[in-house]
Amino acid sequence: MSERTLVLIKPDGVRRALVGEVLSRIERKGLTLVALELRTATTEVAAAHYAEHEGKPFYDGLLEFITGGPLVAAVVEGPRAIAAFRQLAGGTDPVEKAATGSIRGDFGLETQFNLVHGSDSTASAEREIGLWFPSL
Ligand code: RTP
Ligand code: MG
Repeated sequence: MSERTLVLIKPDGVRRALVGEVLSRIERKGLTLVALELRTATTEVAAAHYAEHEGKPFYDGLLEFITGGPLVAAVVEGPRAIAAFRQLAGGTDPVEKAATGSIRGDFGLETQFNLVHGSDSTASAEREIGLWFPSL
């Protein structure tokens, strides 16, 4: 059974020229790209995307960061795609949580600038794909 997940290569990942690296890892894992676009997120989309974090101390900085430059939004498909991409990404804190060999573990230093996003559940994936790719 195939499922879909929403992946973002955040503005730090684009700025650091890690787009090819991240897409390569997705492809080498065996996952399939079904949508892919470079764009700058509006505050509206970013706020909706991170609505669960509204009110938290890092929320304002997070929105500023996510809207602060071009990012890559993608829909990725495959068996257990949601968990598979979270595994590729590694834990939220690139030093304390992400394993070496994961995207965040290999390339990240700070929790806010952790390079990628992947939906964390089927409900999140549906909601986020609808938000970033309403035509899908
Ligand atoms: P994401 O939603 O971006 O895939 O990351 P996640 O599930 O691993 O982590 P989440 O708890 O949803 O946090 C969302 C994003 O907010 C930033 N953050 N900064 N400074 C901080 O303490 C802090 N905590 C979270 C990160 O960019 C994180 O990915
Ligand atoms: Mg999250």
